[in-house]
Amino acid sequence: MLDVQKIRKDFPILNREVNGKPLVYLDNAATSQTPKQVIDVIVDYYQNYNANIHRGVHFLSQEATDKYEQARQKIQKHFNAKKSHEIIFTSGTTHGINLVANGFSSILKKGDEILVSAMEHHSNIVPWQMLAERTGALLKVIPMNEEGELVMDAFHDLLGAKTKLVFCNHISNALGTINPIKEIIESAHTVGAAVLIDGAQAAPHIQADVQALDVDFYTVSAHKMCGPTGVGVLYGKEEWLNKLPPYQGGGEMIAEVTFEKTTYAELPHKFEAGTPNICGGIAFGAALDYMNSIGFQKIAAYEHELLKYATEELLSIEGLRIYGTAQEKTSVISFNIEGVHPYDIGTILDKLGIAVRTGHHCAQPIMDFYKIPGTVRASFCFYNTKEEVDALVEGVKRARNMLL
Ligand code: C6P
Repeated sequence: MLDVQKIRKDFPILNREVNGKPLVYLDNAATSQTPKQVIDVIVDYYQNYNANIHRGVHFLSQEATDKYEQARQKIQKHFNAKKSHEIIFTSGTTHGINLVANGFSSILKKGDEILVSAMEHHSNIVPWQMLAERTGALLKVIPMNEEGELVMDAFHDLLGAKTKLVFCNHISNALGTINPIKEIIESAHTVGAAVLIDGAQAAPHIQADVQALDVDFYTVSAHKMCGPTGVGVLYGKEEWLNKLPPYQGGGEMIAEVTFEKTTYAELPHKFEAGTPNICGGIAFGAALDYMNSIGFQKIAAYEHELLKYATEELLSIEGLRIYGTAQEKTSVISFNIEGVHPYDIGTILDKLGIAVRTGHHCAQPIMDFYKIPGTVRASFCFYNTKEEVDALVEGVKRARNMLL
């Protein structure tokens, strides 16, 4: 079992008071908190070896370059990518998806089909719509059912010779559903389609093995896994990354530039134009070290316990409905109380020091599916406790009594 009290000491922010109450932070799907081990790495970078990388002959530049490339290797190892140059540093999941969507502009043709799941975050919908507009490709939607699970029969029916790309999240940010991505990837490959899995919500809970999954692209954001904001990675199979054109032009991504012609650098630099988030990349490596020191299996088991407990307790409240009741679920609970707007519940919870997210969670098609304006979303991390779940449940009861 996890020693949660010991773990909580690593997160200074958890000692804060908000509105005169101890902070209960249950907005981890939006962004997770940062342990002091990672904060120390950030401070160390700016205090001791801040320099631009891959450029200077001087000592600091070399030191920063080594640490940055070591972080890339840590990330490669964590996701079991075959080669470190298959790990492209990005500013986060949104950047990674746009990079791939832009690349496929020159590959897709009119009439090609793109499949996207019904439970995507806007960042895994809009770039593909833009791609479809540019290329004349057709965007088709893999439907979901009331429980918030993908209808896999419909997915198999949609797959065909015209399908060139399939996009799906590993875990839904609004519902917590863990999608059957192995089956999706295997089936898509039988028709020759490439698959991008948005791992933004999965990476904090599940250690994905990109080789075992045989996935073509996998994207994550560091800030959801105890790292800083503004950094993430795109994993891409080497053959795909070689096929795709660069996303942005600039320094670092070139081999040779003349006014007549530019040739591009090898992977991963071809996709890393400009000065990257050097400190962020190094801190991402430190965040992975931190999470691995706890252990992903232990994290998953503990969070599952929290999910089970919170689900049972919340369902004891009259009129409360949970959206997303899939068999395979992670520690996200989206809910509403009949007759009450989610924003009002969120506001009262905030007064009690409890941080949740309210609204459409950047997944408006899911809200349209359930015909609701939004939900209250509580999302748990391994540093949350059963006492915090109790505080949430008491807070929701209080909000219900005040608002009805
Ligand atoms: N979801 C949430 O509160 P960025 O912003 O690029 O780091 O991640 C975008 C993103 C992509 N896919 C999924 C499944 C996500 O959950 C997110 C971010 C946050 O649910 C902020 S909107």
